[in-house]
Amino acid sequence: MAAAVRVFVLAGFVVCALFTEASAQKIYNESGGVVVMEMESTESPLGQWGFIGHDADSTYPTGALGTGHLEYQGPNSYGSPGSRLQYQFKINQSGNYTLWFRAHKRLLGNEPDKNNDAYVKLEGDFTSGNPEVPTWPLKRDTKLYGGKEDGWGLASRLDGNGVHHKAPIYNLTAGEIYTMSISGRSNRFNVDRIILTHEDTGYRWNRTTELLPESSFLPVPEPASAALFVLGAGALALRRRRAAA
Ligand SMILES: [Ca+2]
Repeated sequence: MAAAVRVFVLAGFVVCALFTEASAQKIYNESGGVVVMEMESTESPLGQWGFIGHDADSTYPTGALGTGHLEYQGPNSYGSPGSRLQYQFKINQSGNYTLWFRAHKRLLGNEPDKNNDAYVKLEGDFTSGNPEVPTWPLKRDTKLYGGKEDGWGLASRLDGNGVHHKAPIYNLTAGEIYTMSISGRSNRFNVDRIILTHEDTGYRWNRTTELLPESSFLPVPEPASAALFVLGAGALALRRRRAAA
């Protein structure tokens, strides 16, 4: 095989590997000022989070959307984050977005302030959109708590890092991709969906908001066609060079 051909074949494999890597990360695409991510759609290893399907026993709430939901089943981890799950999304409309979890605290007889929180952290180019919350607690693992004992409810209040009972609001930028981490804190905290709504949408926490359709994913290039494109371009360049010789 001519050296030039070997280079082109190698380039094809490299491009193929790169696109395969890119396609391994599902990225939700904001539309209409809304990002709706099913908790169970993470591509992270679940670790001590358990997947709960629609056929779960009666100690779990019914009515989860998507294929089910996740429950943190590790021990309480109040000092440091338990198993970390990640979610990526792209923003197309700049502005302030409020974060909501559709959540449930599975108390099984515990006090009502138990089983009701996880750590949340956002990575990417943003500042806090809440004047009462500095940016830094939003960039670190900070407790977010709430949820209902009876069925699904809202979790959308921060705690610790000096932001007790404040709302997580992020000033996000169009064209940027963000990574949200949700990590275990309280045992038996259940999350069905993660929702971000732009302030201009006027959404408040109600039945309409919690049942918004799941966001679509950004399209990813087909690895095979990307590699074929490089090989085809290489072959064409070789033929031209030989014709010119
Ligand atoms: Ca779900």
